[in-house]
Amino acid sequence: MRWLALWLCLGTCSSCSGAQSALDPAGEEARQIADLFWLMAIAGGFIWLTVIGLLVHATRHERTPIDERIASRLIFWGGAAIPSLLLFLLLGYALWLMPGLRPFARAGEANGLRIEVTGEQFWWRVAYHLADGGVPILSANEIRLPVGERVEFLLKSTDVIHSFWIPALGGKMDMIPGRVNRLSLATKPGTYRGPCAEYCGTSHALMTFTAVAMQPAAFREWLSVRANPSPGASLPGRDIFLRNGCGACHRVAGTQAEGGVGPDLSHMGSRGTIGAGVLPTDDEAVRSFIAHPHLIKPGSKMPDFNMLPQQDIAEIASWLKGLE
Ligand code: HEC
Ligand SMILES: [Cu+2]
Repeated sequence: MRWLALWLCLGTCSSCSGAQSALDPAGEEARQIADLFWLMAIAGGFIWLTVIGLLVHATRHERTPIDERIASRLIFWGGAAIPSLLLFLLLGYALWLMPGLRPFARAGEANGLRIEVTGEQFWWRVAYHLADGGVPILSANEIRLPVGERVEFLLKSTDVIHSFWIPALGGKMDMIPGRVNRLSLATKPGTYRGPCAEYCGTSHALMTFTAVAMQPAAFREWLSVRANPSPGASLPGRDIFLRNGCGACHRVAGTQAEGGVGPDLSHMGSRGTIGAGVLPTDDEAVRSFIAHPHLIKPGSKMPDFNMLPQQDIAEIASWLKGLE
């Protein structure tokens, strides 16, 4: 029993920090939410300990009749007044935090960059709309952010309700078909993980993304590289990719592949994972994703291609990995 308690305790503590923890805040909004959590937990713990203390006291001590006046005062203060006051204070604190957590609250401080993220089954479509209003830069399953600058997110969905959540940076926000929900976030340097926080189908649990916060200069450099086709796009693997119809669903800038059904693969090789966080971007994983995405992500809208010769799959995979 004691070991079980210790194990449970260690288990919960180890989840207090890391890339996907609301208790290890790296942004203003997440810090406020974490403060609220700790205050609630401490106040709740205090109330619980007091009540349990009184209960233990009552069972240990000899019962003697008490004066009716004292009893009714005890019930008034201990049973109604103090609990109401405490709840009122906690509610007041939470309501006081709320305006700052509302989507438009700090939009005025945003740096002009808007990142449009669309929930799909079961991946994230990402488009960077620059302040100058030029052609958006397309990507998927990974979001890059400039450190310390406030960025506005436009959250959408094409199919069912998904929910966008980077626990280390802020609260979650639903992505609702036919609507655009806004969120603004600023961050410290680091790499964070975001899950889809609204059950959206079979592979809901396999729908995650990485948010990488980079120094502003490095971020602008990163964007300007992504604005152009990858030098790898003209290498020979391209023809096998095009010949097998991949371009009907995927776009690779600088080639005839202009599909918009699946993730943009123009710079796939520079992303750390494929399949919305399920596999690392290494040769073997890319090959197996192309051959049988359904074994990896049940319900995915990418068809299996295991009928292609192994050699073709290998060449496509290494071409895609080279798109940096
Ligand atoms: C019918 C549309 C369709 C076709 C055709 C298609 N794909 Fe896909 N592909 C998708 C969808 C949808 C996803 C997203 C799957 C997910 O993560 O749930 C995807 C994901 C991928 C990924 C993972 C990308 C990432 O960044 O996560 C790779 C790699 C990929 N496809 C390669 C290919 C190749 C190579 C071909 C041709 C042999 C191909 N696809 C044909 C729809 C398609
Ligand atoms: Cu989802």
